[in-house]
Amino acid sequence: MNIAKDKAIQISQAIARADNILIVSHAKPDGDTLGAAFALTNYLLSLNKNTTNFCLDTLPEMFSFLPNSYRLTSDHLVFTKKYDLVILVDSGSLAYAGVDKLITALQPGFTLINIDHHASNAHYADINLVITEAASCTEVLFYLFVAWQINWQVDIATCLLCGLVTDTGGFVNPATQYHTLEAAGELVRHGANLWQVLQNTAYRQNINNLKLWGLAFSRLKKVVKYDLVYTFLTQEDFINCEADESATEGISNFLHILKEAKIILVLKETSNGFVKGSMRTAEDDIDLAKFCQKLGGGGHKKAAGFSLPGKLSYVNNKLSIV
Ligand SMILES: [Mn+2]
Repeated sequence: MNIAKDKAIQISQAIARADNILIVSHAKPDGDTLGAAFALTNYLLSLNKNTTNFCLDTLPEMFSFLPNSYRLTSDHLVFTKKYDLVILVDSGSLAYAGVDKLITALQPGFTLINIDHHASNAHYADINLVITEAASCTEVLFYLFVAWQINWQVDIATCLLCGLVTDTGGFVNPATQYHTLEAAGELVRHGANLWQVLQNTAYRQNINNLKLWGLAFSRLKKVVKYDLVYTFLTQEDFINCEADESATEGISNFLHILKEAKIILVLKETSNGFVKGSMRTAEDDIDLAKFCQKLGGGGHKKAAGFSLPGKLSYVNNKLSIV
């Protein structure tokens, strides 16, 4: 896949003009928004740029293997400094990133760049590089780096591969296209270690997490009317299994192995009083992003999510799916 030449030039010129650059990863960061942020950071550091990495939430320990990830801060004071350039990665909107209010408080005069792959992306920046066919934001960045003909470093390749691995569930979800695998192949050629990335991300479950997964699996239920299979986890489940909320990551991707329905829905209660829904499909004619947008969420056609206030029993009534 290629990036429009003028866009690649526009972004490289914005970087060339900038001394101080703020890179924002979305709230509740995953391997893609962090992989993209640190691939970019490692590249910008090689150009001797001053970079600041912000995320509303702190770095999950599992991603500390990403080179330079120790630089991530959730200190709001970074928004009191002046930047020439602000780059958001893997964020469909400023609100999704969790920085809509913080950004408006920044001193004006900066260029805003949005690099993403979400179908629901609102094209909210001065320069928007959004490729919805890409399996991850890091796949988009890979094409950008290829267009720029950068000097590849192992650190950059590792960060990009992390986003590809985590957003595709280890190259198994339907977003995984030939170009995704080609990009991954190139990254391995540039020195990224696939096994190291897998061991730090998808292949690092502990017993408590798998007990929680077991609970979710034991509750699988089919709703014939919608050709949907769903399951749920309550706050009590997390406490009983001594697992934290991030332990559910991967359940909905894993359920692609299920052959009895076209749509998967995993519901979980969060500690701050919301119910998060995670939806998956392998069908080309179903648009889950559109469905989830109606509920205030978003995502991709085949993988999307939403968040609604309330307990499970209340939200179930409202959804009237399950
Ligand atoms: Mn992503």
